[in-house]
Amino acid sequence: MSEDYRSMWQNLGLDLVAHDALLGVLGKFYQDIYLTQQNRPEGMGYFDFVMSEVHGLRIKELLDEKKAGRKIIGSYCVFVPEEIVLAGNATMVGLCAGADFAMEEVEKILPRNTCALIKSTFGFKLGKVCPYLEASDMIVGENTCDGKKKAYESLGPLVSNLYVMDIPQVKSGQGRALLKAEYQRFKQAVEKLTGVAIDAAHLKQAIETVNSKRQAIHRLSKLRQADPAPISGLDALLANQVFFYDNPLRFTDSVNKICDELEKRVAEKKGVSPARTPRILMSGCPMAVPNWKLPWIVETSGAVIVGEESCVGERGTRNLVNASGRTVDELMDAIVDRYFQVDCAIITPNPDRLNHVEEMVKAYKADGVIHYGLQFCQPYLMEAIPVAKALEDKKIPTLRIETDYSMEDVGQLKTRVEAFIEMLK
Ligand code: BJ8
Repeated sequence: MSEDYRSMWQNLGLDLVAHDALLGVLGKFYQDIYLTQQNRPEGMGYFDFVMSEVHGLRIKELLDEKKAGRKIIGSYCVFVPEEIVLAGNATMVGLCAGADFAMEEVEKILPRNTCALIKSTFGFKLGKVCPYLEASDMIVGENTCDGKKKAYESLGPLVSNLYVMDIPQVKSGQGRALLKAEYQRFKQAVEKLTGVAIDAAHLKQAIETVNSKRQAIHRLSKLRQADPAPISGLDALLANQVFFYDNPLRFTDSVNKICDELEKRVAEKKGVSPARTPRILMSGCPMAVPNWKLPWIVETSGAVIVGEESCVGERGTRNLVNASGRTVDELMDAIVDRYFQVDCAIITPNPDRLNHVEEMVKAYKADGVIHYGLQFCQPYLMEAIPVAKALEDKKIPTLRIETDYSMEDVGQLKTRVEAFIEMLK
């Protein structure tokens, strides 16, 4: 890493020793998991570059944007609408983290039995290793699961710029009205932060930008319906993860380039693995960078992942915002309509999610579903039981996995995953 980056990280208040250690582990992990894969599309070179510069060039770009007067807004959830952020002349970045860090410090603030995703968020803050968090002018939390809701109360005193959004938990008329009111309040908060009054033209443009980004990912997903699968689940997951960090226009172009390449592969019936390799749909908690453990286990056990029913995946990216409205009010309503369909497990009851899992099994011709729940994540672990039962009733083999970010259970998970895949053959 260049000296420029070191002074940049220092100016952001990072702990350089701890940060070096994190980048060292991340680099090794990426090398072992990603760069050892066979038959990767050439277009993945772009994502390799993004990952090699994830705390370097991208942070520099964000800091340059800040110098030019733009604001950076960090988010932990797909309920936070990027359209409003972009329309207010700000850039949105994802802050969820997928690795354990500074756990001793974290457990002084949070109970031990908190999910790894929340603990990791705190570890990255307390360990001073996340340049995205430190570069953010506003950090948006949301009242979703109980763990996050209460954790933001403890995060507030650690940062100077936390904004908390309320999210409905029931899909009723009142639920929609709450989401609309909260998006209006968020719009005002963004306007106050940036000094920009959001108008219809900019909101429309922002909607189109985010729609294009989602459409590129939809195109990628559709190509994964082919047998043999033209891209590994690990590589597709990486594209879904980078969705939250990259410049939206460049991301859209890069994903579309990979799709051009994959279209040729599909036409030539070339895949990352032979035809009729067991096809897995992953479903459950989101997987933030560098949480690649389970997909890596699955894809080194003789199967290929063909879809993710996850917020870092199709739950987060499906459905577009209708951009035809002419007024700010009409466009805001269209944004509410789109996000109100997100079927996170915090919603009760939540039949849409089960329907979506079943739709995905059919569309991606999955042979089985692996339900991924983070330990101590009540919403997804609770939902996993009826979801698995409903799938089994329809003769769709399902494996429920409960894990965390540590590597201690790799051997045990591999044994279970291999037995499951064997059964699918
Ligand atoms: S819309 S899934 S991104 S809340 S794993 S912190 S649920 S205890 S992440 Fe999420 Fe928004 Fe929902 Fe999606 Fe809680 Fe579970 Fe932890 Fe979780």
